[in-house]
Amino acid sequence: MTLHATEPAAATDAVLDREETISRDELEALQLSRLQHTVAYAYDRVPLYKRKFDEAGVHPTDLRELSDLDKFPFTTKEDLRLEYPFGMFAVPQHEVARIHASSGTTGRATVVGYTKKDLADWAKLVARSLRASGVRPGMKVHNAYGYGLFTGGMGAHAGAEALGCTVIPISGGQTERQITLIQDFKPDAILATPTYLLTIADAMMKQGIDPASTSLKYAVLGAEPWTEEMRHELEVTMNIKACDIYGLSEVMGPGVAGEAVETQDGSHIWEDHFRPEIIDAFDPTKVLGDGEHGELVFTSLTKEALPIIRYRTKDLTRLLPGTARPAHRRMGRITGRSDDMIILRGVNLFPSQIEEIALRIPELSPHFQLELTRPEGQRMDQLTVKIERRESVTVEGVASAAKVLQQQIKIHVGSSCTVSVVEPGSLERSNGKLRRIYDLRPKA
Ligand code: DLL
Repeated sequence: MTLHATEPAAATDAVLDREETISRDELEALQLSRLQHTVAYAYDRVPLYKRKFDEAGVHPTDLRELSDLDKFPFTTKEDLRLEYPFGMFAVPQHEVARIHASSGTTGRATVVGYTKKDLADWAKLVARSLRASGVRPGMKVHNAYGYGLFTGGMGAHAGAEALGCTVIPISGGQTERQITLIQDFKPDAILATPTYLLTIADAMMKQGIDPASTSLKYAVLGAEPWTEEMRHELEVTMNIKACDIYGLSEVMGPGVAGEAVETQDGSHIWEDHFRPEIIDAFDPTKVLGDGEHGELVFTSLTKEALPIIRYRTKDLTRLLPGTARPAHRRMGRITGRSDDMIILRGVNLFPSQIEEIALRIPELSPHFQLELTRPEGQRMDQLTVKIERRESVTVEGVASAAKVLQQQIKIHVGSSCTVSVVEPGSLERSNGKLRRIYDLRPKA
């Protein structure tokens, strides 16, 4: 039997949630009442918040207008780790319908929980994000985000189901099988990390399949930083429209913000559920204005199991006015995380800067790694950019490309580095979030 998808409606035909179309004034009034409720709820139910508010000398009744939020203390990943496993929960365990957790590779896992209502809200926001990105009820959705404790797989799954899609829950990995199912099931949309979609496209080409010839029309990509250059690469290679989806487990999971396919100008933060702020990452007492670059901070407005107050995401970006959803501000692309920044001889550098520059050089592929070393007897750190050449270019053809990359990095980033162009397929591929930085410097 073949499944006939309903003909997708044009992007503008979608029926939006009422909150997507309200005015900024109405939205801010809603934010204020939800915020007042959330800070009181967190204070009453989570000992950590009571302790922190008391120490800072603030009380929930001090929140009279939205700008009063900056009187309240921040919450960090460290707080969640110290409260491991369930200390941050604001409801008794039997009201927690699901638990997710971060991988915990750099210490204790951070654990998050959801009530039934939280799960319904989450599904609604992922559905809203997917719809904004072009996905429609009746479409087949290939979900290649990892299932399990990671919020990507199940979060995206529930959202696609809530939207009324046919979900194919393949998870990440088993790339050959992904390709077979894309060929056989003919999905309309794919949900994956950008680097994993690149892995899939690459593997298709190796099998002699043109990635532009599949049934896929839309991709909704997130969970790691990616650039406009990567969007262009994926859209052209796969003949799709690729949009961003942003989120983090401490705040909810995917769907905190989503991008509209008709504008493709950054993800709209769903401000009826989250109040964003931008702070100076080095002086967090400074709350920055819209348009200014800094660290993104979130306060949840509707969460029951794990209300989160002023969570410092470490993600660096800026807030921009709403466009396709005028009341909801957009976030600029995440340039990187403050804890993923390489400081090389005093110059700050993010992998996304290298991605941006490398993808403008036709001979070079998007597959690269950054290696940091400190050669014996030297005090200076060295950066080596290992990057694969494109299959179509000869070894001789890449010598000048390497030089161009080195020069461009020097000009645009300010760092001297070594560029090593390697054979196609020789660098590690991603099944989910890709590791770009390899720090091989001796530990102090
Ligand atoms: O990555 C949630 C998610 C799943 C988002 C699937 C989108 C799609 P965590 O594992 O907690 O949650 O990691 C959150 O990933 O603080 C960012 O640094 C990064 N991140 C997530 N989405 C984006 C994005 C999920 N669209 C951390 N662009 C966040 C850049 C992103 N970075």
